Amino acid sequence: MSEQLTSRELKLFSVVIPARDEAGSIEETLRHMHEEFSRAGIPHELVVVDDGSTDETHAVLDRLGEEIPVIRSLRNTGENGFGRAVVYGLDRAKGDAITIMMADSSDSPADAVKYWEKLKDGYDCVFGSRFIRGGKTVDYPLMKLILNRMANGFIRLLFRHGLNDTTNAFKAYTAETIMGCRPLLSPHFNLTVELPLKCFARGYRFAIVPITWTNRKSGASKLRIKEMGSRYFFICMYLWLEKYFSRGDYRRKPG
Ligand SMILES: Nc1nc2c(ncn2[C@@H]2O[C@H](COP(=O)(O)OP(=O)(O)O)[C@@H](O)[C@H]2O)c(=O)[nH]1
Ligand SMILES: [Mg+2]
Repeated sequence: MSEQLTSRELKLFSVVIPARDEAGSIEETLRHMHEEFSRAGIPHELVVVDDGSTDETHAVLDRLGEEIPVIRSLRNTGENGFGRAVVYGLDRAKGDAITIMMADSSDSPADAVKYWEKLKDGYDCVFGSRFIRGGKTVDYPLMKLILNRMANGFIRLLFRHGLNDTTNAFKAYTAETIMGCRPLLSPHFNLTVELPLKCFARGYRFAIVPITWTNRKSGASKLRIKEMGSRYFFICMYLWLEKYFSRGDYRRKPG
């Protein structure tokens, strides 16, 4: 019953990077990505979306953009929010493959290279996990880790999709898969679970690979778990209802 994967040609890898107040991290993050993708021979664009930074983030981006032409520095002048910034970037990404990466160097560009290979193998999306053999976290704050494991355990019970790191944003999709997930509803960090759960509910074929996550060395975390809890719950329940009650109306069409 499962459809065979066929490998595909890909032309451009768009890296969508939401950034708010990341003047201390963004330069190292972008340089490292550009080096790694160039070394791997992957044609890429780095689509950085600043929405509402009050520090020097934009000035740093303008300077870097002159030196590294694949950087596209965008500013979301509309309503702010992590999800809105990512969607702003997705709307403007030109690649046929897209990955979402953080601006604080927490995600490893070498892992993104693995994602690109999996998409070329024919998967519609690739989900990294820090909590499987070969995966790793460096300096993960304890309280956050406990909440993370509880949230991911709950999501896994609800969906039985075999992924134990749904909440991490760093994942990759073909442009077609992102299109199939629209309209995207989450204005905040809950977009990080909307995308993978929608892919699962809609029948997109995913690979799971081990990844490494490293805590930021400068700047502050913007995730406010108290404000986000109910929003995560909302989007999980929304997709649970879609999966079990929509009779496949939104599913991916094979072929
Ligand atoms: N554009 C934009 N980026 C954001 C916003 N909130 C967080 N980010 C970015 O999203 C990424 C993850 O945020 P971070 O604070 O590191 O969250 P944490 O690692 O989960 O604690 C970083 O690249 C932030 O700069 C936002 O409201 N707008
Ligand atoms: Mg972070």
